[in-house]
Amino acid sequence: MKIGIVLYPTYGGSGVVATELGKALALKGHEIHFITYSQPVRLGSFRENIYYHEVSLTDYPLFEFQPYETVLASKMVDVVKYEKLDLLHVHYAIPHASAAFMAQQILKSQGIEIPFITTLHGTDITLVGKDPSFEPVITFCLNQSNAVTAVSQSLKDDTYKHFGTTREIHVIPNFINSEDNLPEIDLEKRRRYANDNERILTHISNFRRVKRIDDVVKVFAKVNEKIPCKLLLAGDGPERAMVEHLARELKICNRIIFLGKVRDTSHVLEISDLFILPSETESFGLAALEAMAEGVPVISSNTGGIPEVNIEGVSGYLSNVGNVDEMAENALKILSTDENLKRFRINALSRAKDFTLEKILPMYETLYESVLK
Ligand code: GMT
Repeated sequence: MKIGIVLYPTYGGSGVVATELGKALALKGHEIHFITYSQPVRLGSFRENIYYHEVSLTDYPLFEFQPYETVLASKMVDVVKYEKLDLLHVHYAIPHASAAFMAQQILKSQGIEIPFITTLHGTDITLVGKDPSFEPVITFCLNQSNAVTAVSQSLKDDTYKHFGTTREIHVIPNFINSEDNLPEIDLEKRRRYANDNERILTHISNFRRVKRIDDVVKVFAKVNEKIPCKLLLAGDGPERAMVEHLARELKICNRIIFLGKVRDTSHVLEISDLFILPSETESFGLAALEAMAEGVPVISSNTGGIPEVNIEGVSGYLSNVGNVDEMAENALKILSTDENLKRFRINALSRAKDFTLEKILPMYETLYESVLK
């Protein structure tokens, strides 16, 4: 198949999922055309069957806001027509599905049929909670898509709750490439961040408010009172200054390491003992799954799609949003002995294997085939 994938190219989970999906499809012999405004973070270098089409906006003084959606739709028309694509797969309803709908209509007027599939990743849906003016566009896009997928059952349920759509939504969870066995810990690398008697706690995100990074620091501070540990924070975003301030206030700056944005987070996870994800809401929690795939247990909130990934008492523990005392207690249960930690590490890896690429990729391929029929 020749597939156009439209995505946000940045550090967010949806961009990661879309890029990894495209790379995996390309390896299976499909021809993949990524369409977006900058090189996707996880794309890497030259690969067989992969093409990248950049959507570039020209700065035109008349417009206060550049019309990205219109330029994107034009680019889709061009790529579908000249690369002879069979299908478009867009990640996010706004503005990708609305642009795909426009491209579809333009191509139809030229006698070219192109179906498009929309994958919902969560923020589309939570956005509407905050700004109802998006609702008619999103509902329309869902209804016009040739198929719709959501990354968790929870997101599917939320979509039906918030939008006037009755159309079928296929749940296709996020996926990972997981190790067969627990990876060997690179002690030399680990010692650059922590002493041998210290545990390493980690959080990776885009530091948006929804991630509740202050809770990460509070949980860490409580754990650090009982057992010596370090906190690795990978990522950057609007909440970073607040977290730095909180760390100073709690006098634990010397125990927290801000790594900034990291392209390949597996290098951070492979030296970590515990991952913390206390988000306000999370449609899936790919970051938690990526941690589990490296054999890192997860302390998380029990919101959105996270309970579909992290299993209470098995791959980690789940608590109500904001319950930092319980999160810290649970973290201590996992970290208190090497035996406990080892058990949770094995369980986390084993749970991650329910979401391997081999299991999830055929779900997308089957959907593509049914849409093309
Ligand atoms: O969580 C973010 O800030 C990034 C966001 C995105 O749009 O990339 O992630 C969303 O999609 C991921 C991939 O499907 C999910 O794993 C995340 O849970 C979801 N984020 C939220 O729902 C807040």
